[in-house]
Amino acid sequence: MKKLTIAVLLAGTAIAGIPGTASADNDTSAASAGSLCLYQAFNFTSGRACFESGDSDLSNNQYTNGYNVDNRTSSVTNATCKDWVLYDGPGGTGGHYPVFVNERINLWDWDNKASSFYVQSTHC
Ligand SMILES: [Ca+2]
Ligand SMILES: [Ca+2]
Repeated sequence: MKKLTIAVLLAGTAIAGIPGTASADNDTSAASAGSLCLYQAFNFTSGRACFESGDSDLSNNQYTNGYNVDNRTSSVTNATCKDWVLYDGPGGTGGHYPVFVNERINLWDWDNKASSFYVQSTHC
């Protein structure tokens, strides 16, 4: 009976550890305050690259994991007071995708396209 209690307590500890992992993700967001961050995978995971201003050519930028950013963005966090626009081509060419103030989005239908991006408008 005593062993069972300990096992339950341990299981409880393991479950309690999960919110700790979630807050680590929140810490990542906090660290990117004031930046537009691009992520290599959906749900703001894998490599990350954060910017405070636009970039005309992502082919010379790398994620935190070393992969090239160009055509490898699957999700975006916008911790700025600005609206941004992602472009399929370099220099703001090709199709585009808007990312509004404080938005956190998965690019489900626009996966692995971004090659440049710019501030569209400022709200601060
Ligand atoms: Ca660049
Ligand atoms: Ca592209």
